[in-house]
Amino acid sequence: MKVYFPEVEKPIVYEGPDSKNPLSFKHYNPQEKVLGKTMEDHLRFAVSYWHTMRGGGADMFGSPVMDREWLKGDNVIEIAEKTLQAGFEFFTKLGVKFWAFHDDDLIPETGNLAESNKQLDHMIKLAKKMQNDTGVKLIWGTCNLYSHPRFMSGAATNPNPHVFAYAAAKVKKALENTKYLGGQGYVFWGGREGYETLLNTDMGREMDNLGIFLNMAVDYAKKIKFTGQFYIEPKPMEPTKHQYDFDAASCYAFLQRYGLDKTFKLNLEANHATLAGHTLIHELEYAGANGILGSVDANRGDLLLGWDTDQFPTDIYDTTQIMYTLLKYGGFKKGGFNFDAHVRRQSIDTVDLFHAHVGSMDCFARGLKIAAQMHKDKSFSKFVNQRYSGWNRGIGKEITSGKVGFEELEAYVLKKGNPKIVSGRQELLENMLNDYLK
Ligand code: XLS
Ligand code: CA
Ligand code: CA
Repeated sequence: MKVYFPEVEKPIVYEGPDSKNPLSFKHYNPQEKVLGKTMEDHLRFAVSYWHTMRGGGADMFGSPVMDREWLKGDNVIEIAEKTLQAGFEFFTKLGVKFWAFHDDDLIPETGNLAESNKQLDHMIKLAKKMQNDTGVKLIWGTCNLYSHPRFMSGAATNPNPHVFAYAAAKVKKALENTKYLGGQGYVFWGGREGYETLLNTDMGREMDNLGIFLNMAVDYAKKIKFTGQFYIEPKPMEPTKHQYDFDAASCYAFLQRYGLDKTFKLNLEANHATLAGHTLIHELEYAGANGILGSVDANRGDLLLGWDTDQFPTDIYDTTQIMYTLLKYGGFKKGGFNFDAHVRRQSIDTVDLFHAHVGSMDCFARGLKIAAQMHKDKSFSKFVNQRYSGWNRGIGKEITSGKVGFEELEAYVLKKGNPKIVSGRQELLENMLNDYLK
């Protein structure tokens, strides 16, 4: 069988922090237990097929620069088969247990639904076989509802119901395929579910139609007994100027409005969070506090660039806080860390794909170990509990238990006088966090 990654002969293993081998894990030790659970089960890493296997480094100003053996040739089916084979070689050599793909990443759609589905059937059967042979599983399935010209003005939010129907047919097939592959979830990312100008847009109708669409997906999943977790993936913009799934909070409002908040959770992406003017940690906290924390697309943007650069995460300060929040909310159930990230345009060799993933996996493993220690020490939670302790007694307790209203509170202040102001100790806490990163 053809080998696409000869530079990595054997699966990458843990060699410890002192190893000088760049193709080894220094912190990610899959079977090591942290807070009673293996690192592998905490982190549930997945490779994004679209970036890693289909990406060639093209950008707005230039064509692909990466010479990928598996993408060469004239026959679309042969290319798709080679890519899948290379993909599973990569997953197993890297040692990840999950992957994620869009229908059109497996094999580009032909423009004809029946034909595309036939090609897809062939690829899905092959994928199933490779999953069985390697033990690699599908973290979630999804559908490309944004590349083809028919989706120019949206899929479920398109002004034309015929396009809505086309999108429904694609998602129907993708749900069947995700179920067949044992996928643990299904993601909706609304790349073109938004608008460019309100002068041509009926926003209320578009949101209603998106609500109808997602409810249809839930109904169909029940019908075919697909039990994976549904996710919405927030993103404020790009490609559309304004997307309806802007951030965690707007998604939650949308889900509640259309009766979907019990069936959906969020797939939160770091770079999308920063595009929305948040951090991933903020989005995780918001989702966690509202019971809709599902999965994470692990990547990062660039502070100085205003677009979705999808770089690999390398910042331990970030991964520590991400892990701290994730642990606080009980960790992943069916979700995981999907590396929705690509190597940058100048990293053209296949070995760069390994360096990128290995570095980020280590970065999260390190974050996990540090965050676990922070939870064990309770130094931050003790501070937070103390800061809010007024709510456990006296007037605080009376407010939260509904015993008092505005009149009683006015009387309380008239009697007690002015509240004492207390330091938030922000710098001290940041110093404490830095002490953990030593
Ligand atoms: C694009 C999105 C996309 C989704 C899946 O910005 O991140 O890749 O994760 O469609
Ligand atoms: Ca994503
Ligand atoms: Ca992205």
